[in-house]
Amino acid sequence: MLTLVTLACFAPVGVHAGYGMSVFAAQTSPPDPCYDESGNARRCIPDFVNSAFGKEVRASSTCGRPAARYCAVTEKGDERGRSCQMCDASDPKKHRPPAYLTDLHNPHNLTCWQSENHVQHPRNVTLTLSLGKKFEVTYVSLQFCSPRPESMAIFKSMDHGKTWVPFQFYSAQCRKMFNRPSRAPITKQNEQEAVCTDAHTDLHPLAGGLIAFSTLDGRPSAHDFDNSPVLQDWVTATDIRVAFSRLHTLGDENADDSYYYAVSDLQVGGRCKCNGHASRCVKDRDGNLVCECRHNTAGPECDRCKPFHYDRPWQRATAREANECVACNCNLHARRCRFNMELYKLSGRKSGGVCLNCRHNTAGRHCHYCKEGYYRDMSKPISHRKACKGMLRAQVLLKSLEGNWEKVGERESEGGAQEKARE
Ligand SMILES: [Ca+2]
Repeated sequence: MLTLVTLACFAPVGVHAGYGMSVFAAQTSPPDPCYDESGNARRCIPDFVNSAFGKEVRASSTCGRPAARYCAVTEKGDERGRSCQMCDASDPKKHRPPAYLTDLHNPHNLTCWQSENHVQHPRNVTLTLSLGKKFEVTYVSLQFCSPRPESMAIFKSMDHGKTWVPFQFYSAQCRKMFNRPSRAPITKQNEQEAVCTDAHTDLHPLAGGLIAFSTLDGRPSAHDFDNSPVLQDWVTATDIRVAFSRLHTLGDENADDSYYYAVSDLQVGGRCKCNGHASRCVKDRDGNLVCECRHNTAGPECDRCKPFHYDRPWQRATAREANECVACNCNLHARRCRFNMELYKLSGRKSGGVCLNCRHNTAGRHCHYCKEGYYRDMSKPISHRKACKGMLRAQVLLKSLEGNWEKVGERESEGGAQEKARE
């Protein structure tokens, strides 16, 4: 009777609370893209963005300090003209700062960064952009306000600017400028190599030309990106650098003030790199951009398992498998564990975690038996902190006489293989 009354009283409340909760939850936190409706882990990736937008670009050369005249070349039919203006860094109406490379791009009102006049080979003009963390870059694009360069290169760094590797070369003379053949084919053997092309190096158009480098274009494993560590590495960058090497000079080497580089928009399209374990990147306490890691992973790129989740090796998520990190099973008796590859292989690649510093008088790989001198209280589950009880000295002696062989046998079968592997 009491039970019935209790049920009758509580059931409607429970239903109400449940309903209220779900509405509340739906309002405050949208479903986590890293888990399905049943709570199972699934691959999640941050949105595709222009990661250059609003970021600071360092330019090795910018016009206007001191103020200098520059002349845009124009063409009407066969006739060439020059339209001259001043670049003055101290005048907001006449400056051409690097900030104009990554500001909001309005095609009807272009804002252009511009270099000093006539800086060219062997001197470069470089634009360097730090993305702040690893991104998977899909494209790098530049829209020019001047003619496109005769030669230029795009580089990437994976270590925040310490070392650089080429991404792509553009040149009307690939062999001479970069010692590479023009338009060399990309095969499975050289997927991680930059190639040189003479495309997009023409003098025309005199303004508004585009250079867009697509990182995966023409690379054979692109269609199987999930299974290509080479290409996953290839698209990864923390910093992007563009180096302009040679100008088009229109056959008139003396018209210095007509030759410069000017760019209205630099874009780096890609995704914050989280290895399939986060759906977004956020600023941490120190202001650094980091992945918001799920699936029991950790690190700026979710590139390792978080503490105590070492039961199987870290892996990148794929479209099919979330490959989440799994907690060690220590029956609530340990806070730390480590991964053991031998045990993992022995288990058929299921479990390789080994608990460290088992407490509450337990021992074993999973803290799943009582350490020597203690006996198991069978009235409590093994995860109970008092599952293993101490014995009196006399009991120990008796136990060792009576059950020694039994215990040895048990240990052999349970822990023998593990002990061997640990050695
Ligand atoms: Ca601009």
